[in-house]
Amino acid sequence: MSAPRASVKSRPTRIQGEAEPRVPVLKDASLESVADFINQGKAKNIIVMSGAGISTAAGIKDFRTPGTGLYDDLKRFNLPYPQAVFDISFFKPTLTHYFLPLLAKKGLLLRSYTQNIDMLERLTGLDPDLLVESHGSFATSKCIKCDTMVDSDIVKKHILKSEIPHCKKCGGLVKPTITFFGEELPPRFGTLAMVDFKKCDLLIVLGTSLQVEPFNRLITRVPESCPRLLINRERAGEDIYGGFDFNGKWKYPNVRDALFLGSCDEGTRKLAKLCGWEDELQAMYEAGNIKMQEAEELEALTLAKEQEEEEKAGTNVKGGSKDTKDTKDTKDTKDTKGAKDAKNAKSAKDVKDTKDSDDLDSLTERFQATNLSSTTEKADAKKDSKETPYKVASKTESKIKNSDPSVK
Ligand code: CNA
Repeated sequence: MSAPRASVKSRPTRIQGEAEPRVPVLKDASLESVADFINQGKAKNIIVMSGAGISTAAGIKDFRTPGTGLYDDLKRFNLPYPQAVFDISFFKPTLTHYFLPLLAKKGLLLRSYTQNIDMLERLTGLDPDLLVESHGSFATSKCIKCDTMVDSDIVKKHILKSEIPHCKKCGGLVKPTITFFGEELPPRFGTLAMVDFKKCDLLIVLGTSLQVEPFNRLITRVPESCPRLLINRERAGEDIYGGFDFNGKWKYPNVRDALFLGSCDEGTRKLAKLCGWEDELQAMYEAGNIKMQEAEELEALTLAKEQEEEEKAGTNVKGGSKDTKDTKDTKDTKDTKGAKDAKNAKSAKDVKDTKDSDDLDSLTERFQATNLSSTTEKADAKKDSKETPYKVASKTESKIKNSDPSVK
């Protein structure tokens, strides 16, 4: 995905001198200017890039918000039970998530690139072709040994029973297709980003600190005349070379970056209002919620029915063992051997399970050491550089690049 970098000397200076008049692609850095741009019919290929901040209103913690982010306090992960992280029906898309199908309905959405693995975009009914889950998702699972895809429902059932899912083909561990730090991103990301970002005529970035590479660098891949809007609780993406410039600091040839500081729901609602779409957005959000409620009730009923059937089947098995007991005396020797075999099998299984849980432990450890700890940058520094490894951008590196405007 990343193009080979030209040497510093051979690279032209993109930033123009004071005397050059800057082209006002946007009137100013406000949401109103972006709405004007849309209302004038200038945005026909909108790309939305998003992060954990669009899902915090759904109750899913982000990584870096002080006081509430996962990095600050893992213990306060506010789930009713740990496995709820796999229970997509527990979380519902936010108003911001419905902004995506709204843009699609208007024929304006080129693609939505999310870093999130929570699948909430899918739950809005957004056409999956319009979605790139850049860091993978829980929607699919595969064997870490032989790459065989495994039905995620089967994996979910195992996890809810605190069992380790194994591949039927090779016995390897099965994990959801989420991308760990240091792993390559799904091929779909590179393939589509290469084409999409050149076509983009409005970039909307929502709820992300833009600290994870290579995702964060996508903001620099749109044409220089393409306006870029950030809706986030804090400023972000200003450290990246070619990144946001809300105040004219870098004197880019075009005035094209806008900023809304606040919640994603506030920002998208306001933008929708300025475009005359607020009622439509609200209606989509409410209809979506009702649909999800119904789906939840159906799932609860199905689960209850399944449980009832399992319990019934359990009672029948008990009856069966009573019958077996009647013929016990004639089978004592055989039973003793059977019990021994079973015991041996169990110890073999225990050894296998221990090995697997070791594997799982090391996987979990790796995830926590890299994905959920503040030492990520150190861990990433060690990773060898495949083409698009997933890593946290080094702030120092960005700053060095930024201090020299001729370096891209
Ligand atoms: P981050 O680094 O935690 O940044 C989140 C950003 O969103 C911060 O700048 C916050 O200020 C901002 N923010 C939080 N809540 C809101 C809100 N309601 N409105 C506006 N802004 C808000 O997370 P990133 O997404 O930038 O980092 C990418 C990581 C996070 C990816 O690898 C994800 O897989 C990972 N992640 C995903 C989820 C999820 O799937 N929902 C949850 C937690 C982490």
